[in-house]
Formats: sequence, C-alpha cells, structure tokens
Amino acid sequence: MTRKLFVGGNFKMNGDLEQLTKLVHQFNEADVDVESAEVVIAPPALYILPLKELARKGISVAAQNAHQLPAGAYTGEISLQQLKDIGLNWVILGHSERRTIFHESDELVAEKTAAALKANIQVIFCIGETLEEREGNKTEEVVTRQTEALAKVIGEDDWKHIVVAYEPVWAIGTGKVATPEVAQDTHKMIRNFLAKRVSQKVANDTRIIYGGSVAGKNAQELCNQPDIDGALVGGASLKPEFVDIIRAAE
Ligand code: G2H
Repeated sequence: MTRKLFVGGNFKMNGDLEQLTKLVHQFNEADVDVESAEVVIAPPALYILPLKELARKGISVAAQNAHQLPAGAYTGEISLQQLKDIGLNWVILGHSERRTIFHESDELVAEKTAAALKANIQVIFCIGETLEEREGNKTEEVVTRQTEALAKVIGEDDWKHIVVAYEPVWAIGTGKVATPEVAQDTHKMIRNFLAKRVSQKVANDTRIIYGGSVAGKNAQELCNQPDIDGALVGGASLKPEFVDIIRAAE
C-alpha cells in the first residue's frame, strides 16, 4: 500500500479570530491537490468551530489536546466525546510541549490515544527526543519507549487511525531542522520498531511524519525521504508559506 502524504498545521496558542480566519481563507483559495496529501489544521480550541465551518472540503480540523475521560469535574479540559460531538475526527496527542510543560507521561499519552480511538477520533501521536537524549545516544531508546507505551494499549488494527509524528525536541521552534538524513534514520528506526513490535503490515502502512522547524524551503527534501510521509508544521503553518509545504509534500 502506498501511504498518503499527510501535512498538519499546529497553530499552538497563536493567532486571533481575525488572523486565523484570513489564513484559512488563503488556504482555501490556494491551488493545492488535497487528494494527494491529507491536510489537517489544529487551531486553539476556541477557534475550532468557526474554522471548521470555514475550511474547505479536504482540509480537516484537529484539536491540539483532549482529556482521556468522557466527562466530569475537570475544569478547563475538553473531552474526546465533546470533540466528536462537534464533528472532529482528529486530535494531536503527546506533543512535546504537553509532555514537558504539562508533565504528560508516556502512559498518559497512550491512555489518551486509546481513548481517542474508542471515541472514533484519529490521532497525530507525537514522539521525539531532547537534545540531551540525542547527544547521549538515547534517541532509539526514547522513541521506542514512547511508541511501546502505545503498542501496549492498542490493538494491531487500531494503528490505521494513528499518524506518528516524529518531532525531535531540539528542532521544535528553534529553526534547527533535522537534516533529511538524520530524520530519515529515525523514521526508519521507528518503522522497524513497528515491524518488530506490531506487524510488518502496520510498519508498511503507518504514516510517520516529521515535525520541527519545517518550512517552505526544507519541506521538499524531507518529504522525499522514503520513510517520511509528510510534516507537522508549527510556526510556518501560520503563514501562507504553509501552502508551499503542502505542495512540497504532494
Ligand atoms: C513542532 C512543530 C509543530 P515548529 O512543535 O508541531 O513546530 O514547526 O514551529 O517547530
């Protein structure tokens, strides 16, 4: 099976209604082939609904996080069931900012991911090592540990609803993008792990996308690598440049 390319735009906690509306209008008008690359944008939670109404067919909207429980006394949280209620089909989970700033453990991210699948929401499942871990030759240990936590709690069939986003923490928002070779090596390592731990089919079919300072100028080379199936884009997704990244992935 050929894997359909995937480009995600993670707006993080940026933008206001006017700016983001203008941006989505620009994406809508751009001449990109949404048949050859799946495009998903993730605005801050309170802009999900208006932007979902605005985004044209072929551009899906994701949440940037969700709580693992369906309802309850969790002030400030949003459940997966609530996301589904407004028609959302995607959520980003385990972003390194959630793991580090909000102390989300491998187990919690895995639990949230399993809960999302149960709620019929597909997941952009983020993993990646810090600079210290890379320099200590721990990249493989870290990405396999993060992926293993998920493999423990979901079945083989569930992987078709997961896109793995490999985001080395040292490349996030720093302008220090991983070279295509470094990114490819790690993507291959993750795919080999899926083959060994889950199945060859899951390894062949699961999309593994790269995130961390992706821009118009480096997207093509990254996406040309055999094990890189697209990109999760932060800063550059807030600019018309995002359209160039989608075109590079096509
Ligand atoms: C990594 C990425 C988006 P940026 O966090 O998930 O952000 O492209 O700004 O490094």
